Amino acid sequence: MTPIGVNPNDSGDGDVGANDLQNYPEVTLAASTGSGIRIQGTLSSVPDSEFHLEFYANRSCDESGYGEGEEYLGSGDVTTGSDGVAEFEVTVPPDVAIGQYISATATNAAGSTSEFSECRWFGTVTSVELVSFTASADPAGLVTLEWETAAEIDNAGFNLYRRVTDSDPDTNLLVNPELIASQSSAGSGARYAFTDAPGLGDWTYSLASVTTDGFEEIEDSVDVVVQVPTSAELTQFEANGTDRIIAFAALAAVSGALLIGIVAYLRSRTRT
Ligand SMILES: [Ca+2]
Ligand SMILES: [Ca+2]
Repeated sequence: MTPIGVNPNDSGDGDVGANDLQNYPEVTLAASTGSGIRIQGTLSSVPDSEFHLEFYANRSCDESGYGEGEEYLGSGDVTTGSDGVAEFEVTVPPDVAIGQYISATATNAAGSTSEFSECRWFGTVTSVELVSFTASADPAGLVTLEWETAAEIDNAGFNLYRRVTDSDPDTNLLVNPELIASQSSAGSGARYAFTDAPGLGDWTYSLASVTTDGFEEIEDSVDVVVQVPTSAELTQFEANGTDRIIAFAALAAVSGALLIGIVAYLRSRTRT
């Protein structure tokens, strides 16, 4: 038997021991597609070799964070490249309850099976795994919305909604003129940005994903305040060697595109 506990994978899997110390797969995504559970990941092992992968569901994960193999879900075969890496994507029947853990094993042609992979929580029925969603206002009153996904499955794109903070969600206004198309390829994550000019006020933005089937779901919401800047910006610089120019600049933004700039210069000669 292999030593107790988790034996880390080695690059190229050249290590020798029980079960060839076969490297285990890494499951990077487990997500519902409606008709099944899509499992994606990577196996890094011996180059140019075939491996049989098996997938399991578990009601709980071992305290090591790895394993186990409570319920067999399905399998797939992969062949590693010259770099020893094989990426895989398998869809298994949707008979696993949300909130379980997915694990996997890899078996080489000689029949040596790896330990269980790290557990991957399967807890989402949405098509998007969102990493972040932020909103920031600049002095001109523009709000920049940025978001990042870890994975997208059958996601057509995104809609952004805006309403006055603490108002009824029914008052949401669609911000983007057309669907913000998904930039994900092969289920990967992507980064997005969109700029809005809402005018002064307290705003709540909501990000919705839209599946290729047209199903729309709010992923996250964020608040942002657009206000007239209250602090004067002081800059100080040398000009003509001895003249000291002190400039105060205050910028006020009113109602989106209307920008009022107030710039005052105080010029004084100082000699020491
Ligand atoms: Ca090995
Ligand atoms: Ca190994």
